[in-house]
Amino acid sequence: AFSFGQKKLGNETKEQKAKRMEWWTDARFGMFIHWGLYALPARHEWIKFREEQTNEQYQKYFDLFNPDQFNPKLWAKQAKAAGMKYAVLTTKHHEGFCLFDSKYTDYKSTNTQAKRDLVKEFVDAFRAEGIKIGFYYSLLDWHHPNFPIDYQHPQRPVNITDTAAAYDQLNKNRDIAVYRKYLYNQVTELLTNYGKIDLLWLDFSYPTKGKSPGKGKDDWGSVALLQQIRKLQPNIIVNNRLDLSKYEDGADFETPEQVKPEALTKLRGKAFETCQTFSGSWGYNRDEDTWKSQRQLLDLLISSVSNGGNLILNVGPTARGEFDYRAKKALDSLADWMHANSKSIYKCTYAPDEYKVPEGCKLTYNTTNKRLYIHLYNYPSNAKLVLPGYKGKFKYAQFLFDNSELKFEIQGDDVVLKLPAKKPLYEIPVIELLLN
Ligand code: FUL
Repeated sequence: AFSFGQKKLGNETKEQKAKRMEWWTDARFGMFIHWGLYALPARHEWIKFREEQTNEQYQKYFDLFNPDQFNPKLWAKQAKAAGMKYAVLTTKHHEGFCLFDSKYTDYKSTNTQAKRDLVKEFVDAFRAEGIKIGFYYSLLDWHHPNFPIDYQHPQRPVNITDTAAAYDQLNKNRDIAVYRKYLYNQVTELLTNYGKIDLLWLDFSYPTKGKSPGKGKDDWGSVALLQQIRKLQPNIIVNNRLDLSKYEDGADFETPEQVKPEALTKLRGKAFETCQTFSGSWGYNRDEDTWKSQRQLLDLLISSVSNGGNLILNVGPTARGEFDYRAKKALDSLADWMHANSKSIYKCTYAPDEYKVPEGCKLTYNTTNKRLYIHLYNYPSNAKLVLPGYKGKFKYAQFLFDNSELKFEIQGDDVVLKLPAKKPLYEIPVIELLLN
């Protein structure tokens, strides 16, 4: 009998998969980069849809695109300093503009004033810093003439009656088979022309989402697409947005988007990567005023790892090709913390149940060297941290940032750590326990 989620497309063993996923599981922290023509209007990457712009209206951004400050070596240095081990760039977002020299379209960066294959330069620069390379590729395409108009399309008429017939009429000259071929060709280019690609981030499945009849009748031929991807890059890691969850090997990791740290606990035991913005939009948004604090960003990172997952944090470079000053500041603050505390992040996961979570703390755990990391969210006012039931569980305690010893006392089954009266300067200091 067919059992849901058990069917397999390939024949990779569990061990082979763990090996293939090893760098990603160890890395824990990556950089997302959303960059495209939407950086010019600078008011959200869905701007074409939100403002219902036609291709003709949107053309001005293509004509003006001239990122004179684009220097991916600087991006890579900032990512590396922040402790990010992999980076995923939007090679094409929903707007359809390609940051690479595709032979299947003229709508690409090499035809703008930039005259450059931005993807190639990104790959070279990040690889040179030892950062793993990921490509985001949008399955949606609001520029392609054969991409069907659905309820989330900029050219969807405002007054359309949401019936299948109305959308059929609208799409009578659009042939999804032609678009499908285009997307296969482009994915093939991306996985052929830039050497070894470590990760592919497809976005997003179609037509399974949404309630409108305009959601379309056909799909991407997702199974064939995934098989093609694996053939071209046997070790690549692929996200779950092809919606092939009925196959055991239909995806390598889940992609909870912009979720609260508390929501991650239910993902324990699954491979996941939460994707988050510094503010609200993914593309550069000049006027946005919702930038997360260092503490909020750290909480996202620590909460991801303490549930056995990754965090990918997004930067939206400006139209001139730079990280804006707020992004730089945020990255610097992460660099500062990671420099001192990254041992509680890399190669770490959730702690075994036998270690209770001390009040005001979050735990991570390194299975290889058996160390437990206590993230001090709330510094105890009496400078004493009670570790409930920890008697006999560890032999030594120290701060991570300077490896200074922390003395302790046994009280019944508990252990009380003696902390300095004054909180160390780090927003969230980390204690390392050497377990027995
Ligand atoms: C979403 C997209 O629609 C957003 O623009 C962004 O790319 C995010 C990571 O995924 O589905």
